[in-house]
Amino acid sequence: MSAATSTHHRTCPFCEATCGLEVEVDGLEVKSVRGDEKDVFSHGFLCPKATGLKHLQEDPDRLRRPLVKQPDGSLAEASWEEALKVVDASLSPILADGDRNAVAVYVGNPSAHNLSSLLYGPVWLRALGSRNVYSASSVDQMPKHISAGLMFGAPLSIPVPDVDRTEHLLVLGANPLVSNGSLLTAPDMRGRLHKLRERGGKLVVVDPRRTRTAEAAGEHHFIRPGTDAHLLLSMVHVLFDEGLTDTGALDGHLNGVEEVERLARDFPAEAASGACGIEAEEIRRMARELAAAERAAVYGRIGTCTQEFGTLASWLVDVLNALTGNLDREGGAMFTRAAAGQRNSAGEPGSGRGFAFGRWHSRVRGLPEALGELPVSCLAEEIDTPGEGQVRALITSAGNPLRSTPNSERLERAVQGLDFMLSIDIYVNETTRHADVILPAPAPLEKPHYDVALYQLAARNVANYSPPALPRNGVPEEWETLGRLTGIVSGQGPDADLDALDDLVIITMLRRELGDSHSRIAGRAEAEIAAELADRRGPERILDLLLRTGPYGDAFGEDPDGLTLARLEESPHGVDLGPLEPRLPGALRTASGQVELAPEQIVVDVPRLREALGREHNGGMVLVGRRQLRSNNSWMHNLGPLVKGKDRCTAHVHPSDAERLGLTDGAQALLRSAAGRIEAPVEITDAVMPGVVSLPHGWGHDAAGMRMDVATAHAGVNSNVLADESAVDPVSGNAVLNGIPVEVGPAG
Ligand SMILES: Nc1nc2c(c(=O)[nH]1)N[C@H]1C(S)=C(S)[C@@H](COP(=O)(O)OP(=O)(O)OC[C@H]3O[C@@H](n4cnc5c(=O)[nH]c(N)nc54)[C@H](O)[C@@H]3O)O[C@H]1N2
Ligand SMILES: Nc1nc2c(c(=O)[nH]1)N[C@H]1C(S)=C(S)[C@@H](COP(=O)(O)OP(=O)(O)OC[C@H]3O[C@@H](n4cnc5c(=O)[nH]c(N)nc54)[C@H](O)[C@@H]3O)O[C@H]1N2
Ligand code: SF4
Ligand SMILES: [Mo]
Repeated sequence: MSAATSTHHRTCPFCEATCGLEVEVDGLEVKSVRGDEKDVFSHGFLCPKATGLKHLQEDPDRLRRPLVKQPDGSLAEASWEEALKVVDASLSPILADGDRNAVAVYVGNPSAHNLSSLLYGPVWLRALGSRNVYSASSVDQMPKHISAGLMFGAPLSIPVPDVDRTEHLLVLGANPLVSNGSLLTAPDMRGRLHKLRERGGKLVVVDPRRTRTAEAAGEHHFIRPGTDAHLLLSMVHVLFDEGLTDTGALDGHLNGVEEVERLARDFPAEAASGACGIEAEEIRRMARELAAAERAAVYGRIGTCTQEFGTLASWLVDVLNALTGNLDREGGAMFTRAAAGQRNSAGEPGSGRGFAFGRWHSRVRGLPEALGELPVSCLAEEIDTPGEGQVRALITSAGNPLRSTPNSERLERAVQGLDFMLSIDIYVNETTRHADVILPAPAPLEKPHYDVALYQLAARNVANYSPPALPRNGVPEEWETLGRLTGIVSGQGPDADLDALDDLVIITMLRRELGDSHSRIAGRAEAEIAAELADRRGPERILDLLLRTGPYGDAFGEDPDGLTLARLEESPHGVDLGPLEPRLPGALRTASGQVELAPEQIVVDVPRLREALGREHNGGMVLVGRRQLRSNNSWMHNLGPLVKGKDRCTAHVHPSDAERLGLTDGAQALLRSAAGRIEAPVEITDAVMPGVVSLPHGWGHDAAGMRMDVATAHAGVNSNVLADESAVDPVSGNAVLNGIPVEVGPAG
């Protein structure tokens, strides 16, 4: 080892699994990335994406300097001062016209893994004050936020399956062996599910594809896309019909049981079977086995959210958990108790203001707000529909909506009509190539990391902080860039005093904490606590406050053994805070102080589900997606080792459909939907059910003006050309990305 060699223990920021990595660095060069055997949560596990940390660090296409659009349309490097001046000169007149909503923001997925954006994003968005805030959440988990918010009182109060102790796990529309888990933070799902089966437990997978997870399961059912709610409500029917409900420790804490029973009456197994394609007797058996299991959990993910009945399916997952007595019990579906920032452990335990959404609606289509944002399916029309309130400027932050959101072609046309576009990103990609200014962000190894959001959904209570491993080389931290934007949109210009802003942020948070009579530091002296925080700034200072006032925190001296950021700094492999424990009713924040099993805003959608029971299936094809192990949505295809090998952007078609439709393996197919048409190579496989074609999302890297040479050489096609922006789950406004009607035939 040379003198300059150092070893860094870091949490991987790429997906929700939060694996601990051991990164060896020599000078500025990353020598190796391995799993950290001593990590308290992942115990050495890692996936092939982890080495992306090294390749991303070295990627010559990764942006290190701001880019500004020139009169000839090209993007040229500029200094930070110059770039921010352009941002100010472009945004300020639009805001000065008086309509804050004229500036739209789209926040992408990597922000959920980013301390800067999690903690400073809200600050800058508040300063902007626009209702046109969009994010990847509405092409993802928004239905689950809504069902959890209404049932338990807070949108992040999402029960997670206690995978390490359950005896029976029913998985719908998730493929954790490939995705590594989502709304379920648990590194090494393969190992965890293997142990589940080893201890005699059962894994049942419901998916229109025979996925890797399905292959590792004891039982797999093909399901017609978009019909999970039919299946689940008929399982509820079976439970009531056969007297199998047993709400256990939840007795006395549940509202709406009778209403759910009444709603389920119209969904006998025979009726649901016609819709979802699973035999009635199988549905009954699935319900009976779920009820009979000692400890069981139902878990649904992307396939249950990004579909026509996304909110109903998300709701019914937890209705089943509750009715079988598995909600909040060991081995069931439980609420994590996170170390920092969790809404359901702040304030008065057991009840609260509840969850409100639909507080405003989108201008053109009237879709509901949720969590302060509008559904991204509306973004194109908000830009391209003239009239008062029209969007004139767009700011994207760690997002690639031109590949990840529905009807990308319309959105692409729309963004070209904007007065101004700014992107905070690390690449010139399909989206950011349209920006007038691109501001780069540091690479993952150059920034601190703590998963404030994902640790709230972990299958075990853990905390792990990673300091930066490499210097930033002149690229500001993202919170500083967001601070600059805050200055600009609040009229102070790009040179506003960042430290003053930062001080204001922390003091505001501290005062709120001190003023909360349920806080562990209620009534303490502000100066005393501020002094303890004084050595830090930015997100680390906020994190320290959150950790210390959190459920395991030192409460600034009250519990000297409690958590602080300093203690996490001394624990490079993380701190294990124990297995999940029952948290009800204390974790509830509903107004009633009860679990709301039949929230009005969800129940109103059941008639639509009933109508769909009788829908004709006339042999048409529907499109679903699929994730791939060496991929991460749209943005890791510029890293050579992750794209090498044969073309992965293929259309999976069942042999019977291939024959019927005249498709041959390896030849191009033409896929047409209401929104658009694309061509993709056919891969014939019986891993997909008849009537379903599967194409991964996040490809199509051959757009002009991109600067991602490796990705462009493995371009693939963009499946979201086919997703119809007018098809949404009406309760949440979430996009329908699975179960899209398509016509498929040979190309040419
Ligand atoms: N058809 C279909 N569409 C889908 C899905 C699907 O299953 N099917 N899945 C949906 C889901 S679940 C999601 S989450 C979305 C994702 O949608 P997006 O978040 O819009 O897309 P990503 O591909 O994650 O793009 C991430 C962007 O962030 C940039 N980036 C990476 N790291 C950083 C960083 O540290 N800082 C900054 N500032 N930028 C960074 C990348 O260059 C890229 O531009 O896609 C959705 N779209
Ligand atoms: N390797 C890798 N890991 C990732 C990502 C990635 O792109 N690559 N993306 C990350 C992100 S942003 C997210 S949100 C998570 C998502 O995590 P998961 O939800 O586990 O991811 P998917 O693999 O998309 O699994 C969705 C499954 O739903 C199935 N499906 C489609 N329609 C239906 C339906 O109507 N009903 C049912 N029951 N199933 C259906 C699909 O066939 C697919 O197998 O993964 C994260 N992890
Ligand atoms: S599973 Fe996720 S967190 Fe773990 S190494 Fe892979 S990308 Fe990183
Ligand atoms: Mo996602």
